[in-house]
Amino acid sequence: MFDFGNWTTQGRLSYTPTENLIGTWQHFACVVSQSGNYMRIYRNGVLEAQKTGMTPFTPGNFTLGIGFGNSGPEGFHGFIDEVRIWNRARSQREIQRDMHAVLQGNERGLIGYWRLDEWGNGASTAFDSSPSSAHGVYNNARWLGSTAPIDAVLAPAGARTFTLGGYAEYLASPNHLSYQVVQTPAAGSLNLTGNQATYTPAQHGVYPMRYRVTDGVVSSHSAPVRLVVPLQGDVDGSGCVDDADLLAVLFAFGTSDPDADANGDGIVDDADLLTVLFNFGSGC
Ligand SMILES: [Ca+2]
Ligand SMILES: [Ca+2]
Repeated sequence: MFDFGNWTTQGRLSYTPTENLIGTWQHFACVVSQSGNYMRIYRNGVLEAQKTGMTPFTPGNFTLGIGFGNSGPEGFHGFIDEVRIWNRARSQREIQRDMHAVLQGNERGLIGYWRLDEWGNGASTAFDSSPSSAHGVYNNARWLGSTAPIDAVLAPAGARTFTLGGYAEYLASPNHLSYQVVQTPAAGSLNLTGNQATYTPAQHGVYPMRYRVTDGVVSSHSAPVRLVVPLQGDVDGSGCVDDADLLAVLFAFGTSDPDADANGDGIVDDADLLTVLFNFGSGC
């Protein structure tokens, strides 16, 4: 049983997952749109519950708890990774695109992003990587090396720097570990400095890489990362920039429809039209 929304009013949506979720990682996206007047729950990118009607959120000063209840027994019994809060209703396509991806922190509308990668018994601060910098405090956290399938990095334009995961419980800092690339991406270039990887794409596509972490004595298994370089102008994600993309942009012209916003700046306008036209025929 799953529930979100304003529990004092009708602005609330609950549902029971269609299968037993125990022992597996799940991605949940709870979406509320005031302009669309709906509430939706997506599990692993699939819409599983929805209703018409919502109650607008009234901003105020509140404590945000992640897996935390005001009284002990309400605490979440399970593991949590990659918590994100957005200030706009995201589309299914956006949810599916990003649910396996590490975010940069500056994505449009992102107002809370807790990667929960601070690991170890000495970790006390849960860093918020969004512009809000709403850092939290760990309280009785138990840690495990996450096996959550967050293994994609989106590189839409130019170079993209991201952090490689991996930790050893007895080391205070990941900087005491060394990171080695064991499979380089087939296109583009990759540079490593400590656990910071910078990828410069060459052409669109999905490029697997693998890396390994060692403390000098013991080495980890190699971990996969998929470097995803989207096709510019392919707003419908079909793999080809054609009439369908042009029509999507024209029909949504002047709106903020994220599924037609080729450059991701929050408005569908001339710039998106030009992006589609300049790339017309790519990938087809
Ligand atoms: Ca297309
Ligand atoms: Ca745009």
